[in-house]
Amino acid sequence: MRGVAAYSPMRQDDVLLQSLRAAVGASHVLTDADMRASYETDWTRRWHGEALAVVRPASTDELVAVLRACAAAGAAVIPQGGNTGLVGGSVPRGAADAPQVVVSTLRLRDLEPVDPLAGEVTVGAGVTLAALQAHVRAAGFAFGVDLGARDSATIGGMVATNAGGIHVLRYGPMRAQLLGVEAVLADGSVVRRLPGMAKDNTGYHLPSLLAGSEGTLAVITRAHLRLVPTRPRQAVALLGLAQVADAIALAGDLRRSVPELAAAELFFDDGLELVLHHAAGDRPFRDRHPVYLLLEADGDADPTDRLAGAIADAPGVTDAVVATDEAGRSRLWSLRERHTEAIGAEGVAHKLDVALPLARLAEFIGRVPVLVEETRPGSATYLYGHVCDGNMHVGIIGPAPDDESVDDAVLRLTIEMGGTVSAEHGIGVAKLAWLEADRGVADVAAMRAIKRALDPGWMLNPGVVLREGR
Ligand code: FAD
Ligand code: 2HG
Ligand code: ZN
Repeated sequence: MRGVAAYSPMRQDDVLLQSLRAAVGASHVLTDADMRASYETDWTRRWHGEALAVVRPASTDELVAVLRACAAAGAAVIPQGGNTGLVGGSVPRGAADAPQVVVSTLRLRDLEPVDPLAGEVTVGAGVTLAALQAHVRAAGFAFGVDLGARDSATIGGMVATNAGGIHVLRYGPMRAQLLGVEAVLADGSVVRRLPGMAKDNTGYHLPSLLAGSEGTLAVITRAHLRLVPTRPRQAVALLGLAQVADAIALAGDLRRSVPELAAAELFFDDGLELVLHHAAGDRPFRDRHPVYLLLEADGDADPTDRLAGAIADAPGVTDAVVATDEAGRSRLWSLRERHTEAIGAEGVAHKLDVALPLARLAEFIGRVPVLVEETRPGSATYLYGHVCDGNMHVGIIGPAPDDESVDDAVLRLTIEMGGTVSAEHGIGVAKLAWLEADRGVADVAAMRAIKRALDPGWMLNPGVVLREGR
């Protein structure tokens, strides 16, 4: 074989690493296993894969060079923001036949000045939600999407997952806030619609397409976002009820009777007990209740009286507490927001994120624990979610991480009942098998055509949203 260059993956990897170092500087190409570790396992600890390197570009130009180097080497690119995603899309795949490069956006953290006339702002993809909130608050605005992972989740990740959260009933999900984006495609070309305008009918709306694309069509570098007015006077109420149907009906009524309603969250006694056990919060009532409804109202004028009046005689409410000061409000909110953390403290959870037609939500909530018990006896099932969106989170502890029987049973039921298998977290790798059952053959064929057109080498986040294969 003298004179014939043998195929050497080591050598190719070295060439790729050299190009990556040239693109972003050696100190931002992490190859050491300890340095890579936190980028290789997802928040749930259910998904893990090994990366050749974690690369941290600081500008769009650096990212272009990174993607070109990966394309030349046939490497897969895994875009990653805060790594708080819950469907396994932000970390390398466990089995892969090409080198995988995690591209972290955390250094893309420009905060441009707020445009006070338009009420809009452009920020880098790696800016966290909390940093965006603080930035726009200083200019007298708020941002329409909020969620529990605000300290780590990035704007790029939130666009890529079309994140929902607690204020969707008033402002809609991430897509509804997105006026423009800058993003790098697989071939290194940069699509840029910045700032983007509230009215813009010039052809296909790429920001909308990239919202929810989960890193499979482009790496988002900047987003131009619509802002909302601050509503300084807030009230948060927690209600105890006996019946879930009453809680769902009440939340629907409050949307009409309390225009200041900003959030309506549902949880249950077992979930609250778990939060109290792991997070050591205060018990909100002397007595326990089967069902809890958390309500937030905000406005320029104090909404407490209107909220309290609307819940005073509501059918099925057996206990209520209203908090008007910041400490009280955040104590009540933490009882809901800390469900994710409390369930995670019990073990590696099977996490589902479904939405049901509101008319069937109570029936679904009744059937899921029974179904899980039939499928994997002895499992613990926790339900909680954003009630006005029909969005229930199902956290199941018990089955082994790779045992998908409970996931399949709950997702089958969701589709049978007219729901969707992902309300806000996305498909990721977790729900790959369920996309076609939910969306249908024609929709998935159209998605594959878009993927092929924008990423013919299937380089960006392969195995996420769509099964690989041209
Ligand atoms: P990552 O986890 O890093 O990535 C998520 C996906 O987006 C991956 O597929 C990744 O490849 C892709 N991606 C990331 N950045 C980019 C980019 N710049 N360009 C292209 N693709 C990119 N979600 C909700 O919707 N509502 C909630 O209420 C909510 N609450 C949560 C509470 C907790 C405690 C936790 C841990 C998570 C919660 N999430 C929620 C899920 C998660 O926070 C969101 O999905 C969030 O949008 C992910 O942002 P991230 O920056 O962490 O993205
Ligand atoms: C929430 O609403 C988040 O708290 C996380 O979407 C849900 O723990 C989960 O699965
Ligand atoms: Zn949620």
